[in-house]
Amino acid sequence: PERYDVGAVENYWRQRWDETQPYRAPLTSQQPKFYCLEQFPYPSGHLHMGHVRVYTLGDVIARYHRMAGYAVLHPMGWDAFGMPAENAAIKSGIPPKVSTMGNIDYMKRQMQQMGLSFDWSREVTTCLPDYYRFTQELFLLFFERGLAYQRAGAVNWCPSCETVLANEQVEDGLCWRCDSVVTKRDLTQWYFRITAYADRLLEGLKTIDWPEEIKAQQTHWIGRSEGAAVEFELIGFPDRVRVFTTRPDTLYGATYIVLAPEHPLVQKIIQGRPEEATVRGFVERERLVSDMERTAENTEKRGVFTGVFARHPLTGDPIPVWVANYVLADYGTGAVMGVPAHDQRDYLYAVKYQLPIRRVVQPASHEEPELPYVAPGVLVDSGRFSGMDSEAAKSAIADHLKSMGFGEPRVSYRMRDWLISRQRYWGAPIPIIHCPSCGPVPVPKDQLPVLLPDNVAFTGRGASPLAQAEDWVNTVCPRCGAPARRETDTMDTFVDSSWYYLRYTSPESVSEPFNSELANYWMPVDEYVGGKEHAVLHMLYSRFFTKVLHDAGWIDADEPFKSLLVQGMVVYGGAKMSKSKGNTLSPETILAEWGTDATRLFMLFAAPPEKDFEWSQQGVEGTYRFLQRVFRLVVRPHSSGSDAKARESLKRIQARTIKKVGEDIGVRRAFNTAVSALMEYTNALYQDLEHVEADEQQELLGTLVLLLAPMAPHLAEELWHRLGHQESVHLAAWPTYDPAWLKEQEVEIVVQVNGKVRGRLTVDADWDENAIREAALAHESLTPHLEGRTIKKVVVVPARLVNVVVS
Ligand code: ANZ
Ligand code: ZN
Repeated sequence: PERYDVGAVENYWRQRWDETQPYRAPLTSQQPKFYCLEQFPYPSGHLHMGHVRVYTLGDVIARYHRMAGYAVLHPMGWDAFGMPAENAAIKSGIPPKVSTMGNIDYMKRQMQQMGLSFDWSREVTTCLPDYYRFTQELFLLFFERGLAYQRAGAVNWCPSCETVLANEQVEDGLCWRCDSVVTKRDLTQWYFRITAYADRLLEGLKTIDWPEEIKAQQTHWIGRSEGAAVEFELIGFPDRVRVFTTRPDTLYGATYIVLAPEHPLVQKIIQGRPEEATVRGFVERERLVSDMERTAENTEKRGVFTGVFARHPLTGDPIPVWVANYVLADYGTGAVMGVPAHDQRDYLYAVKYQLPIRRVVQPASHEEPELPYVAPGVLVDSGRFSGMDSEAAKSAIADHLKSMGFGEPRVSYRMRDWLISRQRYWGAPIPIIHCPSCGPVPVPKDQLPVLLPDNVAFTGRGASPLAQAEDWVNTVCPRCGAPARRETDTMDTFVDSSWYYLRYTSPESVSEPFNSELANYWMPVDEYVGGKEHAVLHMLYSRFFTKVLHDAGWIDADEPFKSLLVQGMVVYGGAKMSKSKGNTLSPETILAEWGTDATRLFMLFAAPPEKDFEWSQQGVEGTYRFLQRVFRLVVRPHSSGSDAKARESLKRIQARTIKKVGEDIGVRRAFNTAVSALMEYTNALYQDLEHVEADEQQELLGTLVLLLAPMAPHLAEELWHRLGHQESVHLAAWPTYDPAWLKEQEVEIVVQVNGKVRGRLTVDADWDENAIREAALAHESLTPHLEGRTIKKVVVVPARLVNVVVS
């Protein structure tokens, strides 16, 4: 028999597809649309098996929807700015643009080897001026809307990457890229005001179909807390200290105030005091400790007394003002009221420094609680609020403070504004000109893009290469014409990737970042496939961008990604594959050895998308053999027959398989069970095909090929043509079935009462327990045996019997 020559056939069809471009998305269409997107890669040089997995998943979804009658947009591009190319330039002298474009070339060929159904006519490359001019234009939109601003302050700094980091890029106190411990530096930086969207970013989560885990991570990151701002007068100063608390009900238990070491009032109130030197020394030391370390549970609470007292707004008592490590400068107001009786950290601190502990909440049972008592309860020793339930007291006290002018209800967020500037070369230059008299002036739109200069030196030390490019830096103010300097910071690459999905909808637009009409046709993305590692970063930033563009009237959608499929890792021998572990599998070798289809099919078959997938030689051999088996089945000559039973059994499994594979791919994204179903169907065809008529054989085999097409696109195309079709299988319609074939045969069920057979019942074989129970209880043969009895239990053995136990 003819063997399936995988290499030759796969190559042949890839070339044909390149010529015929069956995957071009229509401009707009009468059909329903489906936008299928996988996270675009950073062009590091090579695809790895994780890429092969994510692009396979997306490709199956895209191909299925195309066949199911949707107008499909399935684009690909390159997240091409970023530090690795610049670091390589420092080492090797090769300009980032040259190495990046070389990498893109190579990786694109790898993708083409995978036979992915991308519409390459929409390719987007973020480091090219035709893209980044619009990243710059979007920056200006944010600037105009008051959502981009510059401010000085302590920022996260990675000493090894020598760059600032956004809060989202610090994971457990470490740099997300290189795992170095992150420190702080005082720098002037550009920010996007994402905090202005905090509530809407939370609200929007309710409207999208994402894994709960990812939504929970975003919710936690945004970290909304309801509480109150409370003001304390500083005795001897005109200023007040504002604290943020989630427990205004405990206000009568506040026995001291703590300022963060960086709090601006610290320097002011210690001036000329005996405590000045001690406090200064403390502040200098603590400032160097990362936030993560300062707030870790097992970090010792340390602090110093400032010598200054504040006045309690309700009792009028003076309480001491301290500076301590456990209060962070950029959360809430950077100051807290210490309530040792009801807060764990305050309790430890008060015990250590012998500060008074006043209990003001007790359990409703009036039992003496162990301190700190952090649960809700009833207020005591709290003036006119005593006796009140602590939950009710929260708003009662906050409202009372407001009426007295000493505070108000307040919401606080953990999320900070997004730090977007980088002192690096390989990014989109921030389109601002600093003029000595006009201040920061936006570069006029008709002067965009602000191009990256080519002739710069990559020395690796000190300032960004842009800051040293004097010709480039020196310019004139667009407003007044005076000599002025360009902003030398570039934007973080996460800005580039926050809007690329919009660019795909009209990649050729030269007058605007994207065409609103086309974006409105395609958006939102119907399925977004990617990794967990971007759960907060990219996924949050993109949502923010979409909301801003929605508010600016550029798009109707206000969430970018309707549904999210998060794929697990690719592991090999139990470990995540990585270069440093020496356990990498190269896609080149694997695809050359097994072919694209067998590799894809194995990845789909071995695990559901969200689970980790373990590569194994045996596994891929299995799917390879299965594809050979399918090939032989379709191409070999068949004798025929007209056995009614065989025909019926094949028609049944055909209908079941069409339904199952369609739902598994199209709805449940359970590709592994779809493959199993195809294997069963193949077995059934091997068994019974020769017992049915020739034209029915063609139809049954055609179904197998169509169902296989999204997952094994090359083999399916080959077999589709062998079955006599001229058009591509990928443009063929997804098969339909007659639901009558789904009805299982009927079976007879024995109905018993207390173990004695009392009747027989005919039901469909696929009825579930409930349906059978109801039908049995209603059956007339039972009526005389149930009258006047109490039913204790009904035992159902599906397809066999029902036993009603009565007393
Ligand atoms: C008094 C109090 C009494 C508090 C009590 C808690 C329990 P979340 O839920 O995370 O928002 N806090 C406020 N600002 C802080 C800062 N910059 N650094 C460290 N801690 C800060 O926590 C809010 C609570 O954390 C606030 O409520 C405050 O302590 C503390 F029985 O105020 B609480
Ligand atoms: Zn000027």
